[in-house]
Amino acid sequence: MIFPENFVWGAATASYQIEGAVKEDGRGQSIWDTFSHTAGKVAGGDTGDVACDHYHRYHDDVRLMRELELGAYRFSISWPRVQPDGSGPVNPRGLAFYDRLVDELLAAGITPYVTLYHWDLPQALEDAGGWAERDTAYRFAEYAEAVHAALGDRVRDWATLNEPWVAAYLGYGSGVHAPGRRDPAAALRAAHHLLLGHGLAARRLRDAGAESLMLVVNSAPVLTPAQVNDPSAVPGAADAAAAHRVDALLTRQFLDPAVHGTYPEEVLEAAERNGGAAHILDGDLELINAPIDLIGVNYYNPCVVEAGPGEPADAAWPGSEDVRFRAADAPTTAMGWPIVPDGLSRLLLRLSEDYRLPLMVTENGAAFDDVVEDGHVHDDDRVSYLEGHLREACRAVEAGADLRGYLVWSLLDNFEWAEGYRRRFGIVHVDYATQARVPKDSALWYRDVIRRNGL
Ligand code: GCO
Repeated sequence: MIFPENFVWGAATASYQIEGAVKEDGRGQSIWDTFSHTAGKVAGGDTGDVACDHYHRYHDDVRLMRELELGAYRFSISWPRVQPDGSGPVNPRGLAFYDRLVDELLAAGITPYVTLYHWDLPQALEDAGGWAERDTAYRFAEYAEAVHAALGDRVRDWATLNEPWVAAYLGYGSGVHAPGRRDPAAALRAAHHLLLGHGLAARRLRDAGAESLMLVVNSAPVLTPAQVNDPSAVPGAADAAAAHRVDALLTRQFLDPAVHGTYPEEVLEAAERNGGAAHILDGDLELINAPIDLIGVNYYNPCVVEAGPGEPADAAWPGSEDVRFRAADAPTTAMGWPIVPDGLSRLLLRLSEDYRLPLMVTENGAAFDDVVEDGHVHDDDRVSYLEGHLREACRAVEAGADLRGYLVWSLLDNFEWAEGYRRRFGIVHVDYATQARVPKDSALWYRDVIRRNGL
């Protein structure tokens, strides 16, 4: 199975998950610093204080990327390094880190893909209401413009937000992520303001000459239990309606406004039932509907639902009170996430059809309980996860999806948010006591995939 010519192969990370150095060179505090230092929020009491120490080891990490023959590296910028309080003049020492990183990548022949927001909101902005407040969207656009002014002479590929669904609903709805608020109305407002920030930033970047802009979403096919192993299964009307509603909240809530300039009805209804929709102003949809060049898709597993009364744990899904979330009949990763590779082809084909834009898999990967044996990590389970998903990505291309690239999550084991360091997603193992990096078997396997441009 061979991928198209010029297919982009790479890996992804995010600032708070790998950088460490949280107090260095004038970096301000982010909501993830506050959250991880609050007892009971993160497994094992882990924090991103040191993480993979990438801030100091980026030179070696780029060399490792080159050894793995990556063509692209997607990383995110820590907003509080650039603007410690989230607004006002930039902190040159913070920006200088990304300047060095970009130069190092280019010297290694690796294309930088910059994500402007991967969840580390400056705490000062959260203290003023965070994403639940409209003002944060305007601050984000200013910050985006400042980063582009510093790196735009060398960086061609830009992503505004990473997974606004997670930032809004896990951050402000279920409270499992920073800032840990549990308020469905705030979550719905946050989702809208994230989108507004995306649109405002995308316009400013475009005006400043950015060549390629994308919005990165977490997306998944929403299936009924029978559809997991049988794509042709026809669900009953109530189950189909439940799946449709969850799809509106997960995927259409973000891509419809960004690509078509419309909101799905279900989202407006959810807002009406949770504090109202007064935060959606006339003209907002036009602002959100800024032209983008491709959609970044983060896929891990399908979402499986059926009709029935929801549970309180589903606070992340306001407007789906009549939906029951189910486990899939499939093997799982160490996260407990079902492994359903053909969910990726179903997703890519559906997004192609509905949004008619080029796509890039900006994250895909899995956590397993890796062990180092004699200096090796024989992570066959990860190789088979990646191989299965790449096979499906290739099938989607053959069936007509305009897929431009694939970025594995993640380059390194890292701080897995509320799960701390106990979940390892890297193709490179990190020993947190010594910071030693050991490429796992999956990394060497992936290098061969890149060499062959296929399987
Ligand atoms: C994600 C995140 C990553 C996670 C990964 C595994 O965008 O969800 O981008 O930060 O670590 O998804 O959960």
